[in-house]
Amino acid sequence: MNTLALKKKAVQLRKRTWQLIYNHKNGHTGSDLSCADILVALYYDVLKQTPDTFETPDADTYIQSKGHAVEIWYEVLADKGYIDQKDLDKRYSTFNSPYIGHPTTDVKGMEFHTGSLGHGLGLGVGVALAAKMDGRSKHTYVLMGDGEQAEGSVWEAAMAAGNYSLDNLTAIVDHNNLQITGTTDTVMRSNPINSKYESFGWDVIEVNGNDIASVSNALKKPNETGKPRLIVANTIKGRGITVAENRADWHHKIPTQAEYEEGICELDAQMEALDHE
Ligand SMILES: Cc1ncc(C[n+]2csc(CCOP(=O)(O)OP(=O)(O)O)c2C)c(N)n1
Ligand SMILES: [Mg+2]
Repeated sequence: MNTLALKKKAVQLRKRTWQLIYNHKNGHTGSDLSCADILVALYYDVLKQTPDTFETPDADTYIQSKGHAVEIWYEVLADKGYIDQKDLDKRYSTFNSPYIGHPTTDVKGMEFHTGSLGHGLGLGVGVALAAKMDGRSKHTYVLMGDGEQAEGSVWEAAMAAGNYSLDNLTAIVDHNNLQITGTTDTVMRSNPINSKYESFGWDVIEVNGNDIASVSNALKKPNETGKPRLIVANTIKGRGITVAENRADWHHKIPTQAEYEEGICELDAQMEALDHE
């Protein structure tokens, strides 16, 4: 897909996520919108994985450590044919549904249960290390939040990745400067992130995380450093819908009817603008 098509895909998936959350009155709205462009770059331009190859040993692995942003991931998996769109629309966040508020292996495309923050990087280190030991060509990607960097287990995993020279591992930090109750600088300062990872033996690239082409290029850049790679993706939490942008209270706020309709108008306008590009 070219950059324009990727940008359109991101608007389409933001709209579906906004609708899903509004219809079922549940979801991590700001967190989903923050990382939409990262997921689009990954799934539509980089990841070597399909619904058919998902469980084969050389298929790439994606671990969403910031598991709470599960709604945008459901929408990607539905769009890609891992899960059924109508089933998702109907059963998300309902009794006995596999589509709950955090990722589980009951959903095709999800290899690990996540949501308790701080565990995805350790899982990724295990997958990447095993792949090296088995001589597999697969690459492992882990998406974390910047608030999540407060978890001590992240740093144990970061040290192990550096120690084992896991150049087949790419972690991405969704660097939106917000977590659940406020800014990362006031709740638990994780900045500066780059130098911390560099000192743990990582190769670090910083990009605009809401610019799909930049994220894509960083993800695709050959890694000849012999080190694990971190992409610090600078994003805006709630990106794409003005009322939700850069607001901690929109972490898991549900839009009112008026906010919902306004959000749909905004996204439709974004799509129309892209249609004229
Ligand atoms: C171990 C653990 N502690 C607390 C929480 C509750 N929690 C859910 S989301 C969140 C904030 C995460 O912020 P960040 O990592 O920055 O993610 P984003 O801004 O992308 O939503 C917290 C504290 C959790 N899920 N897991
Ligand atoms: Mg954050």
